Amino acid sequence: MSKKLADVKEIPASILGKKYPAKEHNLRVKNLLLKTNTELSSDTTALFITGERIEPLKYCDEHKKFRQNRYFYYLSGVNIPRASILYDFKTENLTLFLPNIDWDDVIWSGMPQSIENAQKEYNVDEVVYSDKIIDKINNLKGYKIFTTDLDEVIEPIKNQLIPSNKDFFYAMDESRLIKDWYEIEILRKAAEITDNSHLGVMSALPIELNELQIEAEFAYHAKRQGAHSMGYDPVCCAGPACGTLHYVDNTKKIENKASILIDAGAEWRNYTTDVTRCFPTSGKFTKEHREIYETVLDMQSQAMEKIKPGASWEDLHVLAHKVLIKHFLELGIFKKEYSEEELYKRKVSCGFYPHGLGHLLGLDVHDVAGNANYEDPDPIFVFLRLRRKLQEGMVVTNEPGCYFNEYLLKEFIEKHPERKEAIDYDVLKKYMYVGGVRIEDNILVTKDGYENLTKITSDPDEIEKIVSNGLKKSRSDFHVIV
Ligand SMILES: [Mn+2]
Repeated sequence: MSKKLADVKEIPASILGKKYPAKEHNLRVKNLLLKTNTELSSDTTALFITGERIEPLKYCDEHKKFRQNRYFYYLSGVNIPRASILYDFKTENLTLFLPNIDWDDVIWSGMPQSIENAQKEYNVDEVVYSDKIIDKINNLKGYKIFTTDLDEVIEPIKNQLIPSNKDFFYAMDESRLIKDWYEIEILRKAAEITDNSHLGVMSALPIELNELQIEAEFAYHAKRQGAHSMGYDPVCCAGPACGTLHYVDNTKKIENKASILIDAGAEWRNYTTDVTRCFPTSGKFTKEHREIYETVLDMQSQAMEKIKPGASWEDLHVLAHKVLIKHFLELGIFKKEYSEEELYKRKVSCGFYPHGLGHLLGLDVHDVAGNANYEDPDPIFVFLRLRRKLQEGMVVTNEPGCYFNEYLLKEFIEKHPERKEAIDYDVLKKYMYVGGVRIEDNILVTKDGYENLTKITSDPDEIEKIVSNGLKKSRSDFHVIV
């Protein structure tokens, strides 16, 4: 009992008392926009964005779960629905507009945050109520005022704003691409929550009889540590279902299945992690599960070694394919008469590893500015969500995978005779029950290399120990009412 109990209010010491750097973010967007569109003048340009509203659900008194507009959050650090910001490029003044007080709402929800408290909490120059928006916008005579979209914008100013501008989005996305120290600290905290939650799942098999209980275990530990939500719907699967990339069913029994795959990431202060771990239900990997696990781990480690500024993510993705090919030749799934080069040329590995090596991570799980090309005719690259060189301050996922899925085999192998003939089906069928393995870590690109923010182990021996120690416990060692 050496560890202290999780504190949902705990804030990392590194950011304690420091404000989310909204003004720096606005300044970065300003500089990038003026550089991209040289016809704009800093004297007559501004940005104005209104945050997301709370959306009601049809036919009842409930509402959809609130999710702040990520561009709004990036430029404000404010999680209040329908708040707005105005940033004047000339004065570099950032104004936050709090929603006008709705007295009916106060009956149910209490008083909203005051102007004084908002001034203390946020990195803005001025805080006023939203009834000042019209005057403030009208004061900017002759200005070009950019916004993301007009969905939440009040009617009287709609025609004074420029929505959906390509250069404006480019400037915001390029700015979000490189994380500053504050964002990195938030991501570190989210990563720590996620590590503990994965450890919770991995060590609680006596009470995890169904995929949904895997999901519940993760969410329980994440919330206890202060994560209000997940960055995406978790993928929790057992056995052959592990071969479905974005499996969302999460309700099958675990009994009689050898493998578990959980892809889940906690979100903290709107920044998300994205982590996948696989483990054996018995506490000991089966021969085939271990072989595939080690294949994927080798794909991930070899790509990891090459992560540094300047490295092309496409090259690393290709390297992962080549490592898979090498292992499949050794396992006999690919016939030995074909060379590694020949197998790569025929794109046989796509049938087992159809997705990309990884993607950018931040306010969104598939973060902006990755330059994906979903029209790419090359099946190796079509689902690669990051198509650019690495830079210091990017945060990416390194997540190779290997799947045994009837549909993938049909689409990527059986329709292509030149791929099909290279596969030894007698060997392949021995691996089908494994379903799939993916190992996913969250990586910060540093000045000379990388830092792995994900600390939960991916070492197969350590995983066996964690799972086995969990299995030794009785159900009454866990907090379960039913
Ligand atoms: Mn991912």
